[in-house]
Amino acid sequence: MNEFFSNYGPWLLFIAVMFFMMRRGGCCGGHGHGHSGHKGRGGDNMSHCCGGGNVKTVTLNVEGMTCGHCKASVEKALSAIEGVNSVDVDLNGKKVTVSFQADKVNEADLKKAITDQGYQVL
Ligand SMILES: [Cu+2]
Repeated sequence: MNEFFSNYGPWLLFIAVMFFMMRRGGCCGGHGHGHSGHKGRGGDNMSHCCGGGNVKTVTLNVEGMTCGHCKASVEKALSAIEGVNSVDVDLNGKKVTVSFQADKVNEADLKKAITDQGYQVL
């Protein structure tokens, strides 16, 4: 074993140094690791997050919202519903835009939440 290292040790060291230098030099070019794995996992994630499918966006005309407090209470009431992804209240335009999962909520639920707060959906 000692004989092996005294004969080949310097060569092994030389090869190791060359290997490291090549790796450093080829860091961006020869980047072969795990990219297919990344792609596979990315695809899975995509199907998990976008493949749910039934995301719908509706814009409702809401009468009676006059201030930031109204805006906040409508936003809060809608956000509290399970299946609602996002709520955007346009106070000046008297519009409420809701993005929701159609297999969990429907438009009637959204309208009810707004009327329950004391506002009128036109
Ligand atoms: Cu108000």
